[in-house]
Amino acid sequence: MNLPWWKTSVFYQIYPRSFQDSNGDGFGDIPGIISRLDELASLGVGCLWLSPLYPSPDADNGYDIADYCAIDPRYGTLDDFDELVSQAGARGIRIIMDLVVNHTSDEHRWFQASRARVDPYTDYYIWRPGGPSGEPPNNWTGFFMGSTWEWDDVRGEFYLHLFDKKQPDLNWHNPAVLAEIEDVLRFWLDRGIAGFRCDVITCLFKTSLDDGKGLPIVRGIEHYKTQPGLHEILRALRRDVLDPYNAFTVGEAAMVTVEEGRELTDPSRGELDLIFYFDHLEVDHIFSKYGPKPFSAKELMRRLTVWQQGLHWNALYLENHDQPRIVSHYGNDQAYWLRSAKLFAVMLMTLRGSPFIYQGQEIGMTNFDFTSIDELNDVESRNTYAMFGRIGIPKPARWAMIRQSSRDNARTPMQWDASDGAGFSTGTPWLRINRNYQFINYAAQEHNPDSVLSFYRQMVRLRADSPTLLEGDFIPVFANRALMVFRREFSGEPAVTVFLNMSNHAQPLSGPWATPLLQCGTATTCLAANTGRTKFTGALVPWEAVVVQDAVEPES
Ligand code: TEU
Repeated sequence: MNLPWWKTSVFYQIYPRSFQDSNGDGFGDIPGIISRLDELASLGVGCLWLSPLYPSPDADNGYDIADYCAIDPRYGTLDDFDELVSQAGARGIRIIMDLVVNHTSDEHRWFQASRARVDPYTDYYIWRPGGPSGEPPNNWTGFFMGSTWEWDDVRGEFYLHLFDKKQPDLNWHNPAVLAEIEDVLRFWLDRGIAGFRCDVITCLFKTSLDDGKGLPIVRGIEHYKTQPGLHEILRALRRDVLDPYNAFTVGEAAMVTVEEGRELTDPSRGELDLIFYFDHLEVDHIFSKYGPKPFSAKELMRRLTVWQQGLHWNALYLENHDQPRIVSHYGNDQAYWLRSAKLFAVMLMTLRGSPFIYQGQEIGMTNFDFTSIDELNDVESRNTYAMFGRIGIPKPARWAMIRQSSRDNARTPMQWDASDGAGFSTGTPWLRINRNYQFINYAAQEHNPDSVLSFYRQMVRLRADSPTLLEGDFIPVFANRALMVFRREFSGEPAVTVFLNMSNHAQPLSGPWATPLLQCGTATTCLAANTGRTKFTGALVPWEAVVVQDAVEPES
């Protein structure tokens, strides 16, 4: 087997402010991460993606960066960071950083200089005078609702911001911006990191600032999503910096088609290694995440198949700091919490690609239990709630929409144990801990062989030890509203079939798809099941997930 490290590794995303606090200020930090490296090693992960640790005024929780080459004092120091890289390395764990270069904070010194027209920064951002009666330069609307333009009195012009008004977009038409960012990459690569997760990378290059078409939800996107200018930038970064350091990249790619995804990740084009697409997490969306429709396993299978077969290698993920918890989203976090949380471990570790576990997913953390908008921190949730109010949506309906989709669902502190502060902090946490921490926590699961955590460990090992699961082709077998059945095949190795019942109802084992299951113990072997069963007759029980291996072909 000759795969690069990022194809064999399991990744783990840390949202640092919510992972582990070491000094009692209620805010996670780097020494806290270091203190949990043994737990991460015992899960079997090979690389950590750290959400932003840079100094930030926190308009968007660190995704508004005020200095690319420093550590925010709330997280620690550069020395702490170096210590983390070294201690992780000693356990065979690599680190990738979040690279947020579509925009900076408005408090970044480049922006402060740019608004005052101090060279060379004058054209580092996208400034325009606006219309004759003071209207914004175009009709674009942003990711966090409202116009993408903000008037700046200092400069006497509007600046573009696809996200919050405190996140002005960099001007990637300016070669000096590329040169600056290349230096940022070198700064971190020189400290021993393995690469980057590239935030909203597909939106970097704005080809034109013409009016956008369509409804006022990210209106204008056709002028900046996956443009030829973006491909050029990605190739320059790869050639100038990433290749010389042999560095890895995974790019966040919202709203891309599989054809666009192929262009971004085709190894011969030298752009990104992997992308995070969103299609598979939007099966139950009408139009946007605020308009839900019933989940269908058949539709999930259809979408996954497009990407599994469309890209040479996939970034696999079911959660991150922007998504609801998967056990609450597609799973059943009440009656079938344990089983459905484990089912997603099976899905994540048996699809073809590199799996990313988001902190807390490995213990089945659920969506938050907040009761009012006042308890929420997320800028997107707050803006959207206010905007829905302005267009007349009544409070209870607005709250219901925010509750199931808010990014804060995934941002509550990590639940380490049942003590006050959940082992996350001895102080007051920056965001309230989910009350279910007394029941759902790491310590309760650590030595329990039936826990979600133990099952994740088992599935991580299973993937690592199976050439078929690592490299095999993905072949869809069967799907209906409740069931997904797929197969992995790799030449010279026994094939593996995966059965997922994503419903609250038993699913009869009828039809040709069920044969490998019915033959468990005779012609086939059960490698893993979230119910602990090894023989199957009659039906799959609700939320049952089973991995079955064909008998090895006898040598002739
Ligand atoms: O997210 C970009 C992005 O596509 C999100 O706006 C996504 O549409 C939304 O979060 C879904 O609810 C990245 C980061 O992951 C996010 O945390 C940042 O807020 C955003 O970029 C701006 O940097």
